[in-house]
Amino acid sequence: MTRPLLYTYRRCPYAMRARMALIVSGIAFDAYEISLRDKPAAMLAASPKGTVPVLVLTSGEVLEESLQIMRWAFEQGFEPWWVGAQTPSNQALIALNDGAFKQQLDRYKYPERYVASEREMHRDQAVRGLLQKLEQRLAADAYLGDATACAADLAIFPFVRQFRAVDEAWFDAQALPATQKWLQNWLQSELFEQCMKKLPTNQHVIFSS
Ligand SMILES: N[C@@H](CCC(=O)N[C@@H](CS)C(=O)NCC(=O)O)C(=O)O
Repeated sequence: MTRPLLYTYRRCPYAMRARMALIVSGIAFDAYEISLRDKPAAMLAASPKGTVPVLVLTSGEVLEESLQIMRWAFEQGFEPWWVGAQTPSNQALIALNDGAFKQQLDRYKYPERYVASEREMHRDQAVRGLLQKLEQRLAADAYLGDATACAADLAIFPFVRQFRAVDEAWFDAQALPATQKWLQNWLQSELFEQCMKKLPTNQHVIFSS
């Protein structure tokens, strides 16, 4: 294998942040867009837990957590973006995103899988939790790396995108102007466009951004 191989899924926010870290870091990699219902045997052999993203390095080492993949990518060539995410406040935001916010997002997005009558409660808890903290940070600085972007922006915005997508008009009407602007900037960025490039399913391809 001459390039690392990323098992990925286009709409997965964890896979999005891994793809963006690889792209920003200028790493040439191959990609395999999986079907969640029919995961490839080679991926399950490398990473039996069966979640994407999974990055198989040319050494054979397997990175099977999105934050691990981001860290590896940035360490190869764009370290300041990783360092910027290591501040206590950014670490706290990432932990909140991956923890309580992700749970609230799922309960808001998929009410049929949880308690439908509690949907709005979870939505509002997400606003009072991660989103208001983000708003405070982003009202002061355009990015989570202060004046420049960092890995924390990439780690978090794909999840805020999903949250907004549940009811865009509702999200855009909330008093979260800095967060709304930050999200729109990322959604319109060339990096996000490259990361969302459509790939054929169940094929090993060269990812060219
Ligand atoms: N902690 C993992 C979470 C990854 C994850 O949950 N990915 C979802 C897709 S968004 C997945 O692969 N789920 C497996 C499935 O739905 O079968 C990471 O950060 O990489």
